[in-house]
Amino acid sequence: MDLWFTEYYTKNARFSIRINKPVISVESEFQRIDVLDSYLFGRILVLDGYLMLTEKDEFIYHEMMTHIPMAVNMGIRDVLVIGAGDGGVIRELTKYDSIRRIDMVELDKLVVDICREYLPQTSCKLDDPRVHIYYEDGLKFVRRKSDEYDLIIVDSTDPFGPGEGLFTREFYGNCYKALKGSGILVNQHESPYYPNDARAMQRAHKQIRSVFPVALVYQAHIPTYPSGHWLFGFASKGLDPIADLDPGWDSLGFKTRYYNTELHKGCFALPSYVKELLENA
Ligand code: AG3
Repeated sequence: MDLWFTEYYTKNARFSIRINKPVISVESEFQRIDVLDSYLFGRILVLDGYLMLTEKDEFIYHEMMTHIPMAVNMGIRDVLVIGAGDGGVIRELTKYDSIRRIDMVELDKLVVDICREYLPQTSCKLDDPRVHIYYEDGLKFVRRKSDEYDLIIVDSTDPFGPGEGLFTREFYGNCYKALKGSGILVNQHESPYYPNDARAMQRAHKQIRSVFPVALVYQAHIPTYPSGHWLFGFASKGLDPIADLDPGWDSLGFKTRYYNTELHKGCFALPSYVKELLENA
């Protein structure tokens, strides 16, 4: 049998992974959820046909979303995570003894249930006593919050379908209000390469920049996301990701596979075409 998962990046470019066997497929109230077992990338999670993670390379995305802000403010205690139903960001956050509370807001409970059962590699720390899971729309959740979190991580889907509201000015404005004075917002920021993704990246940057005094973008190489070149947003009320990098992070002695403090300084240096797209956003 020749079974393949294919994601279309544009009408004229697509990416395929050979599948050993489908693991589970369900239709939730919000989206179609598939877990497939692949030969090269381990199990993969797909929402509405878009690849969310593979067991082989998810460490890159989850380490980069978590350790970048944590190394800038090692005093982070209260964290809000939006989306992230697979638990990958939570797994990285729970490595820090200094964190006392993690509120996770995921729209689709079925994503969490399926990841708990079929993707233990990412969901393994969802039962940590510091983690509180709320099944609701992140957009509505942050509206009710002010001056409560040191860090907000937005691990959303792409800006179409259920994730759309998490790319709006209203949402970023409410995140600003939900953050304390030293607050940091990190979000998945799409890819700069294919035109549709690049436009989404520009729109997100434009909105974040209009709300936060510090609004920067950093990059990572993720083999199974469109173009393999992925961006993240770092926004704050004042902290600078490079000037305020805490040299004490290394002495925590964490075993990371992608993130390190040298890369931390380098990943904010962007290719000229990306800088230009962001400036013209
Ligand atoms: N978050 C979404 C990444 C976007 C991928 N886009 C795509 N394949 N078109 C992933 C969730 C991981 N915790």
